[in-house]
Amino acid sequence: MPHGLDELFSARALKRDPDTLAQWGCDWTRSFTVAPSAVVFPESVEEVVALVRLANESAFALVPSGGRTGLSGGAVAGNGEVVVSFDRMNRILDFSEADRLVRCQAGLVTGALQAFAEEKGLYYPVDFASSGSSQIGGNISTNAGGIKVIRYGLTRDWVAGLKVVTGSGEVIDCNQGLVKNATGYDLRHLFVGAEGTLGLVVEAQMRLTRAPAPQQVMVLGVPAFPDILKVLAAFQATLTLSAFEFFSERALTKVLAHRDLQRPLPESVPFYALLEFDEPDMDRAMSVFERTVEEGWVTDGVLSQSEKQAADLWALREGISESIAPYTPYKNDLSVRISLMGEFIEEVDALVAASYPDFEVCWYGHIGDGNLHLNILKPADLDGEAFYERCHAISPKIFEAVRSRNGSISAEHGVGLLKRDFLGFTRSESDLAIMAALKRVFDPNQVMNPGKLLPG
Ligand code: S2G
Ligand code: ZN
Repeated sequence: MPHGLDELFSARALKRDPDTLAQWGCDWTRSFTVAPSAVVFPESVEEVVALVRLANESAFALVPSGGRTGLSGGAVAGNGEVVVSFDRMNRILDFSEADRLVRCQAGLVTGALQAFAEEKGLYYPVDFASSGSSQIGGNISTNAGGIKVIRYGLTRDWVAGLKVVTGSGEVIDCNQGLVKNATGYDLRHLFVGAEGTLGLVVEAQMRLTRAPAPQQVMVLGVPAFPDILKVLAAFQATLTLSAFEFFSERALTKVLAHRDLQRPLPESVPFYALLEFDEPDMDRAMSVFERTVEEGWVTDGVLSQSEKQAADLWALREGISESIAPYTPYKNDLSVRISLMGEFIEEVDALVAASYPDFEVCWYGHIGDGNLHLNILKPADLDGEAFYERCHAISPKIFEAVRSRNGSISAEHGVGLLKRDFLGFTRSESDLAIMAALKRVFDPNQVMNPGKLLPG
């Protein structure tokens, strides 16, 4: 049992009751043991520093906890670790209109940053279904992507500065919000995507941008998956897309069964593409749409006529994750270069069908940035453990298809516990050795989220 916590934290900021341990000791995964020894709720950088120094002195481990929306077990505490929740470090500290910068604490909810930007007539463009509960610190630690990457990039692209408490209790300020800073290694980028294994992000300076024009949403019916890439190329050649997503008919049926939404098209088709673009580009979008129909790539389409209809069309895509959650899906979050996606999905589809003939498979994701979400749904009559083992056993074949195309076994959800043992399918031996060396530099006593991301 970690000692010294009671001297550092008041009773309201230090919890050991079973309910708190269960609630804060996990993320959205459900296949890992949840067994922290305590949860602490620091309210200042100084408290975080004191905690990290105590962890080094008393040799106990820390697991960072943000919105707990992670999908790879990165925030799961399964071995008596102390969970560090940033729920009470959730404020906006500073805003500069001239710099278009917000300085905030790590626990700021993503949706609150989006709302603040809107109040200032600006825009924070990284968005995904969990933005109502995910926290900026967690988004940074997993380099969260979401649905607007095709136009605005990933979280990494919006981090102008970071304040981090390293695994040895040092406070470092990275980049200080500068646009240009050519003074050696940009340490900021080491902490983005590090999943709390090098230190704890306590504050961030996040960039904002100009708000886009009103957006228009289109959903297209695409019978043959490889044609989706031709549709993407046709639209991208003509206008700036804010999003280009896809989902399968099976994914759609799960959403329609779970949510009170309408089918987007009169007839069902194997795949759907969801596009978003600036309303002033509508005429050009319509001419591209007509071409895609003439080419036979698209059978039908719908264009949003109101903000409500645009939101309903988006709900068909963003509601997938929540709609399939009751099937405790085995999730794959894969990426390859866009040019390779057609052959890749065909190879993986065939592999999945051969490996899991009795399992339902849902495909969806961000075609516009090469990211596919392959979710295998657990049959109701199959034990969770047996299901997980069968899926885990086949993963190497799927990851081999990724490796052979220099793809990634984790496009945006991070590695955590779920993908840790497969990291070699994407990272080379020397990569892994360098990452382990960096871990020793920043976290010499291995107190920072041990067992996550890096293979043992
Ligand atoms: C998505 C959300 C998480 C999931 O919908 O794009 O990243 O369930 C996912 O895969
Ligand atoms: Zn995604």
